[in-house]
Amino acid sequence: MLKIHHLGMSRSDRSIWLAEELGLQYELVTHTRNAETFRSPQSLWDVSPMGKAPVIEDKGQTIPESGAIVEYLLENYGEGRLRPAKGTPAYIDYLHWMHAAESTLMTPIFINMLSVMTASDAPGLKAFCDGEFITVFTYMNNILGERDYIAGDFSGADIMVAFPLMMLESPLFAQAGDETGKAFLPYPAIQAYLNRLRARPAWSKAEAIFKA
Ligand SMILES: N[C@@H](CCC(=O)N[C@@H](CS)C(=O)NCC(=O)O)C(=O)O
Repeated sequence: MLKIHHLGMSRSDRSIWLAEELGLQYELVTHTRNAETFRSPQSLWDVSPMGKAPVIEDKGQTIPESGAIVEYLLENYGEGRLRPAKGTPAYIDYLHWMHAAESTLMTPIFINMLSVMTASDAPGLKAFCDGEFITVFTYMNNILGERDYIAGDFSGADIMVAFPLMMLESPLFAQAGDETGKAFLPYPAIQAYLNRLRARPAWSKAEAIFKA
């Protein structure tokens, strides 16, 4: 049976959410972060080549990297769901956001998170993050003003994109002085998008699992 390795407060949320969207049967293996360092425990290193979550095991193979896991699950169990047909403009949008989620979008959000977690206030870093936030969020806000999901219909790309956006809303990573959970006030279409995603039954099921 498909095995999903889960680390609290991590991108493994994506794997669980997708499995719930597809109605898959799976075994969940939960790993607990080191309380002081916030890093992976040995149990995750035992299965994941770089000690990272998420990682899944299926049909004798170990598959790391959240984007690869989304692609793998859709390819093997999607039956055409949650991925636009190849050769269509929507498929290009899907590819764009599948990859931008862990790169163009995640980069400033991750740097912001590290700055907050290490209480570093290097002005250059903040200026970089703030500038990137404006560029990326203005672009996303315009797209989401015209369609409900990032590549048209709901797809794996939404599962990839939602994680960094939700990270920025987390009280854990709010910049000093920011109002918790208000990161997207200036971007109403992104805020509405996140509300739409959180209203999905599979999201609620997944959230109950990864918050347990
Ligand atoms: N790009 C990778 C990132 C994997 C990653 O950095 N995972 C984090 C949790 S979100 C992790 O395992 N951190 C614990 C550690 O590195 O010790 C992915 O999308 O799977």
